Formats: sequence, structure tokens, C-alpha cells
Amino acid sequence: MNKFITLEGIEGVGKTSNLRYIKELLEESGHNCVLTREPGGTNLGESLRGLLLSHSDENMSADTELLMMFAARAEHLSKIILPALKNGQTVLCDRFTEATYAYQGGGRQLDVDKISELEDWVQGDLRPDLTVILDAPVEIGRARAGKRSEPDRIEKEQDDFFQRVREAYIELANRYPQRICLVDASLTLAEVQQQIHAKLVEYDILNA
Ligand code: Z5A
Repeated sequence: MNKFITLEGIEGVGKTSNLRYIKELLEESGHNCVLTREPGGTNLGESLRGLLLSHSDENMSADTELLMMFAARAEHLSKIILPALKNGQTVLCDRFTEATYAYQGGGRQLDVDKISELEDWVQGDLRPDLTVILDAPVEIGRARAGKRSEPDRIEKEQDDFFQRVREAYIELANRYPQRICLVDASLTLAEVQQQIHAKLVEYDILNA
């Protein structure tokens, strides 16, 4: 029963809304779920999240941002994710390493080999069983997110940054179709949820 499932996408595509839906579906079929997020999930990780997303007069270098994402991830893996999986629980995580490939690799244009080295170092051979990428045009995500709150440090980036992030996500789904899938998140919430349900069946997380 222990599965590791992650949800990804550019800001505002509906990760938070759909995580709750996935959790309900999994619990109905007998999974004991741990819901968590990145960056964050532990006390130290949430402190790092605060530093990563808050505004400061001092610019953060892209390498520092990358290393802090992986520092938070190392803590998250050792304190939450690995113990839960070992305990037979299913971990549902709002963003994980695919976000690093998309934001730091695609958005910031950092060397993808560096990210891959850190991934191997911090995670060993652990990869999510399924990553659902909610895909929608940047304007849609921004319009939905914009209704909500003050943008954080990363959300303040321009549209071309988010366009690169979106393209990097699509590339990941094309490269690893055995564990990463795309869902059209530009549709209504009910239609998005129908697609997610179908993907959970297709990837053997839920029975038909
Ligand atoms: N980051 C990184 O750079 N590198 C990394 O390795 C990691 C993260 C792990 C924090 O992420 C930031 O960290 C993020 C990437 C970076 N920065 N950015 N951008 P986050 O996940 O905490 O924050 P976020 O991306 O900004 O997520 P979000 O804004 O919370 O969006 P969301 O969860 O995808 O959307 P939502 O809150 O569910 O929905 C937004 C609104 O749209 C809401 O009013 C919903 O009711 C509405 N909604 C949702 N779905 C629909 C549909 N289908 N139709 C109409 N309206 C909808």
C-alpha cells in the first residue's frame, strides 16, 4: 500500500485543491495517507521555506536557492517521507524534486546535471511512484493565483520564467512517462479531478 505520490505544476494550477481530492480517493481505497509539502514538511524545512519565499533586500544566488531546496528535502526525507513509507503509509507530497528540475533547472536555467547529482546524493534511488503534473497556460495559473494573496519571492518572477518552468515540466513528463503524467488543469475542477482519477487507475495506484 505504501506509495509515494507527488503533485506538481506552475503556481495557481490547483495543486492544493486537488491534493485533498487525491487524499480522499486514496483513503476510500484503504491507504493511510501522510500529506506534506516542499519546501517544508518539517520544522527546519518550514524555516527554510520562509527564507526561500520571503522577500529580502539581499538577492539570493540561484545556487544557494538550489542547495536550500535540497537541504530542506534531505530533512524531509529523513524525518517524514522515509519513516512513513517504511511504516506502510502512502505519502502525498505537494511538490518534490520535479519542481527543482522545473524551477531551478528550467526557470533559473541551472545546469540540470548538478540537480541530478544532488537528487542521487540526497534520495539514493528513491523516486516517486507517480508524479501528477497539473498543466495549464501561465496566464491561467497566474490569474487563479492572483485572486488569492501577495506574491512570494519566486512568484514575483516574470511570465517568461514561468513559461520555461512549464516547458521543463512537460519535458519531464515526456522523458519519464512510466512515472510522470500530465493532466490538463485548464479545465473545470470536476474535469481535472476526473482526469486525476483516471491517471491513478492507469498507474495502478487505485483499482479500476
Ligand atoms: N519551489 C522551487 O522553486 N523548487 C523546488 O524544488 C520546490 C519548490 C519544491 C512554493 O510552492 C514555491 O516553491 C513555488 C515553487 C518553489 N513557487 N512558485 N511559484 P507552493 O506550491 O507552496 O506555491 P505555489 O506554486 O505558489 O502554489 P499555489 O499558488 O498554492 O497554487 P496551487 O496550490 O497550485 O493552486 P490552488 O491554491 O489549489 O488554486 C488556486 C486558485 O484556483 C484557488 O482559488 C482555487 O479555488 C482555484 N482553482 C483550482 N483549480 C481550478 C480549476 N480547475 N478551475 C478554476 N479554478 C480553480
